[in-house]
Amino acid sequence: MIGHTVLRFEEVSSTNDRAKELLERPDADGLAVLALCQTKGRGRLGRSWFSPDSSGLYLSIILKRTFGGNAPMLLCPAASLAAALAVEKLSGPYVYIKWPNDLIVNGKKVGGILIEQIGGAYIAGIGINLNTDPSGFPEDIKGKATSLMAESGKIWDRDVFMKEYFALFDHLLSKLSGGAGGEILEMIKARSFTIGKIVDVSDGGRSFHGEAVGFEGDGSLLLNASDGKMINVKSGEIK
Ligand code: BT5
Repeated sequence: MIGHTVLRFEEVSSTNDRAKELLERPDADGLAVLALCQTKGRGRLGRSWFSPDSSGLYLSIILKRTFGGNAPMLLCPAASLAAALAVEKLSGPYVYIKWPNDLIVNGKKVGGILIEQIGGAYIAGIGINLNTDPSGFPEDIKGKATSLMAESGKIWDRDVFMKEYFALFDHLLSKLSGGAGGEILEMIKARSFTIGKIVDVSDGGRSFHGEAVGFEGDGSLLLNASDGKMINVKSGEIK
């Protein structure tokens, strides 16, 4: 059961790092780490995650179980979809998912997912700006980031949100284990901020330009490139 135990901290460097230290616990699978503040919150590729005190959700969930087939690659879509569904279940705004891991409300980033693999275990990091005041965002994300409070006009209760998230993520993980990853991708496609758009994608070394047309079974992005070729981008960034 996801969230069977929640370890709460006032301040950590990163909840993913704290979770990493707990992997050997016998009850590690499903265990969650929650912090009120992160001093070194992380995004992908060494980027930082702005984590001011008490205003956001900074959560990591340990998954120490066997996933077959494409399921490990679909953890990020499942974790993102659970967040979008939790927001809406709690009468929040509609959440788009920008491939591969951004949660978008009204065109701005409200949250992000960071999946890390350590040996045979995974840590799902979930960062969501619940009650963050947009005027406090650092310059580099001001205008590009938002919070649920700013978009909905109400205060979001961290514990209520987390409980909803656990139930939804648990449900989606059961789907993944049952081989229904395609269903998750269909649901992501329906709320994708990416599909149907002309985009520039970089996957580290290379850049591509074209129309994002769909997903492969492993969650990679299918791009109808400007030179007419169909390209499969495993992971990367939409510019
Ligand atoms: C992400 O990375 O979007 C994944 C963020 C995951 C954060 C959670 S918090 C709990 C757990 N513990 C951690 O240490 N991390 C996870 P990425 O796609 O690389 O996006 C990072 C970029 O988003 C930054 O370079 C900024 O441009 C932007 N950004 C940083 N903080 C933000 C915030 N609070 N709200 C919106 N955008 C932000």
